[in-house]
Amino acid sequence: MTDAGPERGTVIKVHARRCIVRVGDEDVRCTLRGKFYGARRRATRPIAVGDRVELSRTGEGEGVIESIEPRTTKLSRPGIEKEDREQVIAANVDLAVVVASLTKPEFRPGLVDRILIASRSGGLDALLCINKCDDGDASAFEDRVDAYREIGLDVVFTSAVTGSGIDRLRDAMAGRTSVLSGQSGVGKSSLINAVQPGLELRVGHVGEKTGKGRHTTTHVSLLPLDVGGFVVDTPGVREFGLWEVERAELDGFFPEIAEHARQCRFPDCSHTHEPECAVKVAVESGSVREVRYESYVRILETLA
Ligand SMILES: Nc1nc2c(ncn2[C@@H]2O[C@H](COP(=O)(O)OP(=O)(O)O)[C@@H](O)[C@H]2O)c(=O)[nH]1
Ligand SMILES: [Mg+2]
Ligand SMILES: [Zn+2]
Repeated sequence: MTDAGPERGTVIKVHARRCIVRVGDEDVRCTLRGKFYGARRRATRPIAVGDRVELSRTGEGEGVIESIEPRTTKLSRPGIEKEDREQVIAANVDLAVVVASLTKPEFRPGLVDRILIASRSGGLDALLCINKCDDGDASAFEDRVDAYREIGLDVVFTSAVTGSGIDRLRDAMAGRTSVLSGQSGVGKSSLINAVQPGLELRVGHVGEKTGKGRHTTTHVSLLPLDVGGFVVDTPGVREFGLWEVERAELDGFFPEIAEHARQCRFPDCSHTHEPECAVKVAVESGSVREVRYESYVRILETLA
């Protein structure tokens, strides 16, 4: 190999001490220069799936990462074991597909709202996907998802089993890099398999008793789509903490609450106990939905 200077590639998988970088259509096993471990001390790992990097070759199919380009977007949360560190789930992703299921596991609005906030905070567009529509009555969900449609979010109803809604989901993902995020067992890996036949990602069993999926997706990985673009499969999450979202800015992530917040008496109103709070008035009159307000209050309580 001649010395042609560093090559560029995209990180498609991250392991403890190395990662896989796609360069053209070749996968290169890479290590990182030691300097990265010091420089990004506030992160659980110096590198994330989706990062664009420069690398030098060290051998056949092997290399070392020399530099990491600044990220255009990122989906982050606090580390699971190290809560004071940022865990970047994926970098340079355009769209977060927030996946929930009709049943098994049950819809958790708080979790959905947190992932939506993290997506907006990281600069991603978002789409809500309600999966397992073959397994229950989707019309019971219409009211619930209206709250999201009202704030401008697209909602897709899918079934990875029957294939309904998969074309719409695929259209939304075409030509972009998407990340599927949501509880374990909602069908993220199954949806990716349906959107892109041939990938054959491992799919978990849902425990009959718990309704919870097993964590069969252990690593985040970036996968190419025939329709153009890439998709990131992630292991399921039970909790989704918020990284670097301040109490005072939380209302800004609820567009319908933010709209009324300007009319509150106090500019720093938290919309919980203050007098002359326009948000609480809007909740009482029904122009802000109670589920969304409750979700706001619950998340506010968890922010320092
Ligand atoms: N009935 C039904 N089951 C599904 C659907 N999608 C996934 N599943 C099942 O739900 C379980 C969890 O799926 P998986 O894709 O591993 O979920 P993940 O943890 O979100 O990646 C598996 O048993 C799947 O077969 C669907 O649309 N309908
Ligand atoms: Mg999975
Ligand atoms: Zn207020």
